[in-house]
Amino acid sequence: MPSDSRIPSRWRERVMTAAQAATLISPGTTVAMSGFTGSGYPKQVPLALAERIETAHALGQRFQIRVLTGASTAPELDGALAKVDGIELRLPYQSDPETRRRINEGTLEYLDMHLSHVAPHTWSGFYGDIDVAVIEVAGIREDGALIPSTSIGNNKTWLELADRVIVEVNRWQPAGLEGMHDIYYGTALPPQRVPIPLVRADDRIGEPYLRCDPDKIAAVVLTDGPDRNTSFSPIDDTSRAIAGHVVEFLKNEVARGRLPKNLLPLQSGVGNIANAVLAGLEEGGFRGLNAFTEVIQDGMLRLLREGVLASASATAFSLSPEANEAFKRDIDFYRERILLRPQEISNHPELVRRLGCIGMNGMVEADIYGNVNSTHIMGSRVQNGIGGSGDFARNGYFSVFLSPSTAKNGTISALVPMVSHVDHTEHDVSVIATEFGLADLRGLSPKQRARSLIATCAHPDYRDLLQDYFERASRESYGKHTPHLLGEALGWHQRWLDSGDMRPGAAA
Ligand code: 0RQ
Repeated sequence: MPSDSRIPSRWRERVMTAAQAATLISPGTTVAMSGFTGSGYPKQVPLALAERIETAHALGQRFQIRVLTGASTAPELDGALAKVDGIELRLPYQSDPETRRRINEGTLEYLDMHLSHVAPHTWSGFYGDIDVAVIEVAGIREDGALIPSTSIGNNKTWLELADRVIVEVNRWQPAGLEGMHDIYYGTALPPQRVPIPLVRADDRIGEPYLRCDPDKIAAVVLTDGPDRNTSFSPIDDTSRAIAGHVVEFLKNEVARGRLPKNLLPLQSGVGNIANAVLAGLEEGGFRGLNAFTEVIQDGMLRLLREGVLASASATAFSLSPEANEAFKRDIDFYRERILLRPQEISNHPELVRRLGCIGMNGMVEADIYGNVNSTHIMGSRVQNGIGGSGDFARNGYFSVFLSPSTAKNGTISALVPMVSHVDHTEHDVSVIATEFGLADLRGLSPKQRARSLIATCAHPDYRDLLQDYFERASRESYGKHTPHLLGEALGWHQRWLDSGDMRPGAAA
């Protein structure tokens, strides 16, 4: 029996191996797991379950489960289960290459949805019963309350709704995480809903522990493994140029009196461009900002240390190994300034609207009228998912979408006549920026938006082609409000599929 201070004696009799715990999961069940952007996901039970599934399949037995999480996890969870064909249905956000491959070959059902919807929709019963929850924590207390680890995601909901709970206590997670979390227990379904009492981005409205009915805890598994923790590549020139346009735009908004000096609470997506924007805020001289976002990545830790950010509220970390070490070293400093909340709160439309968040996210493509595709390459191949981008784009003070002007070595334009899949409609998109410039679409009609986007954001290789499409559509379109030539609107995508280049006659 392992002895560890993170597992009080009361719980030691429920300690077992990951392989033993995995036997509690049966074929055809719905399993809700912790994990958000590669942090706080269970590290061993999913691997043991994948082995079990592989063995069953070798014996000709069908064994698949439905997997619900907070957001993306890691190869030890999504990757391992997808590889053995163990997932029947997956929701909400994923970014795992093996899972993505299965989804796009059509053998894994994937439900992509707004992150704020997951908890209330599960409570409403839209996804059926939750049979088992597998939750990573940093520790368990005598009364069964759980000390969360590096993400909260939907853990509160999973623990409340699951019939049985498997707890992974991960010794790798710093004990100093205790006290950083804020779990709000006042949400309800309509007609019982009441306002959420949060008026500032850094308000604490809940409690530091996840409640858990002790009778539900069927297994406690001790683990000792790192989060996914991938390193960021250095900021490249394109990201730096995009970030430069965004920072200039924000400064201008302050100068015009449309934003306070310390802006409004920031939501920032993950990845190279988001990191570059954060770095740009520091260089731009901003101080005392607040983040109300989903994910805290390296850039935000740095901003907190430098005083550029006064506080950051999120539901998860997503740190490189280097940033994680720095975080652990200064965890007392960060605990004063960071709050992790359930994702139904971090992404809550009521709160995002009340606080007036500035939502900044990457995109796959935008069209000349400002509709944005964040998820589907060529309209059909899902990349990751909408994540929280829609929660913030629709409800924030304004939304900013960012992308290099081209993809795949210039063979694809990120600005197209018509998006091949819509995640954010023209009504939810305020600003678009590429390395060539930034288009402020607020207050513009569709045709005005098209002129602005083509002039500022398009890559020079595609500008004349877009202008030509827009002019012909403006002459020949059935209606002249949002001019389109329907037979041609998605022709650029088809050309790329046929020839490997969106530019006519450009294919090698
Ligand atoms: O493909 O990996 O095969 O090279 O898409 O693109 O340029 O590496 O950029 O990692 O920032 O991802 C929109 C996907 C951008 C991301 C998206 C191809 C490109 C590459 C990745 P390869 P990049 P990023 C907070 C908010 C939705 C969720 C969200 C995303 C791959 O930002 O998932 O915002 N957003 N969440 O080549 C064809 C195009 C393309 C294209 C890019 N126009 N056509 N391929 N690619 N543009 C976090 C959470 O909510 C959890």
